[in-house]
Amino acid sequence: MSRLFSRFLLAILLVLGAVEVLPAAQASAERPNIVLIFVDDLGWKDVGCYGNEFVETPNIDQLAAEGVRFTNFYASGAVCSPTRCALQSGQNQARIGITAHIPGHWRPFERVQTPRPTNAMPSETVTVAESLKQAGYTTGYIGKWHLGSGELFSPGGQGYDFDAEINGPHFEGKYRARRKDLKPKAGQYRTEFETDLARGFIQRSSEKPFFLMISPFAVHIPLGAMSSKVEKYRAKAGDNPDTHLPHPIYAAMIEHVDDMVGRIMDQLRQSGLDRNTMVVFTSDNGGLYRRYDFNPEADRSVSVQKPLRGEKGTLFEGGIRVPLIIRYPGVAAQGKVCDEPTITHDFYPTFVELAGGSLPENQPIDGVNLLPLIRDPQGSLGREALYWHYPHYHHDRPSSAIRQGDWKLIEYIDGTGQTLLFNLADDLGETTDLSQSNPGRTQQLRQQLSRWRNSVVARMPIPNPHYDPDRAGEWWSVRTGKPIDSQARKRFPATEKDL
Ligand SMILES: [Ca+2]
Repeated sequence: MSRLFSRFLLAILLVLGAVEVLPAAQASAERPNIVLIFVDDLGWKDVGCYGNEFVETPNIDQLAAEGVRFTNFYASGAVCSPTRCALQSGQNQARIGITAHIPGHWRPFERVQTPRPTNAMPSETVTVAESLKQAGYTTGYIGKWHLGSGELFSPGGQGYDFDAEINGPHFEGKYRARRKDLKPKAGQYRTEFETDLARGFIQRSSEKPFFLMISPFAVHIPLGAMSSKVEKYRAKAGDNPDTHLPHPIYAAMIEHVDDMVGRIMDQLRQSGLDRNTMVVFTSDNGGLYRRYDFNPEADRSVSVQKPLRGEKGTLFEGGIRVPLIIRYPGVAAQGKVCDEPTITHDFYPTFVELAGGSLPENQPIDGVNLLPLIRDPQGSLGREALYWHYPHYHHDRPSSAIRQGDWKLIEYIDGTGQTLLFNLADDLGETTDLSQSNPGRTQQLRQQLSRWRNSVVARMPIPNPHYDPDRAGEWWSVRTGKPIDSQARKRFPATEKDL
């Protein structure tokens, strides 16, 4: 028998053997599906199981009762695009340069000039969807993308078989899918449309393992929700102008998201997939308290994150600490809490491990596989530190941060040299700066943060020759290249009745 023929025979036997041992249907039945619900701007304190007593979130709370709830989970960034970039690429967004929301805004007359952020995730990035496709998964994307426009940079161009990118705020006629054949029903609120698309995808995909990312635009401003829900929360708040409560429309938006979770879980049960699917529920950044250019006379607050300090657009806990719930029956502990610090870019290696795939070569992966923690929430990842880099003016000044154990250091990179040190175990609200009383730890963390920034080639602000204290507060739009006129902003309808 010639060597060539014996190899051929061996190959045939291997194929036959493989088919016999592992039929395709059985293989897919054993490999779990992944559903990631990635809410926009949902803060750490915005749902019931994280301590919110005003908003009703029975479906999200049920998810926590059946899975693991993470108390120290962080968004990779303080705003949308950076965290989304970290999620898709498995690495800190500072490596890619998407450090601000796309297209962003800036303050041309501030003390420092901030780096112009990259305006699309490069197409050569191997996304989590591409890695899962490589492992034989069908991939779907529904909702907000915010990582660049045009075919090449769309979800479809970045590894998603089903691309239902949707843009525009919450009411029918105001938002639309990029794919023109995907149309909402008359009067349909955006999260309901997104949920219908998700249910359809799950129904169509039960033959093969799938990864579905659902990225609702709720609960991002402009505030807008269906009147039935808004009226309920207005009645609940009464005439109380108490800013310790979330805005009634915001509360209603959270309930829309809770409905979404309930209807997606129903579909998984109907399709017989609820036991073999990992469901992940989280947010892209902390809750918004007020617009960055907010006029205190004009409106009331949106979300309340107390006892956390800060909000979306800051590196205080209120800007980056967000909910994370993972439900995966048979594997994830039920109703348990995990206090280990974790971060958005951990999803990439977690999902790829779950799918039995492999991580891309030649692409640094900063995330850590969370499966051991999902099995044993009391375990530890043994990670040295978590890092953030946000070199832009927004709700705070340009800054970087490091968390190591219970210690957190925020360094302002705006030419002031200011540094804040907190111990989160004693001071979750970051009220007491310990940098003066702990100079040794402050210096160590500051050096470690600096080494990390160098290692990822993080772009830094530079002194601004046009610095003008009188005009430093002006906001300019990257999209128009002109100053932003906050007073001229159009008011958006609060409910469908205002349309
Ligand atoms: Ca966001």
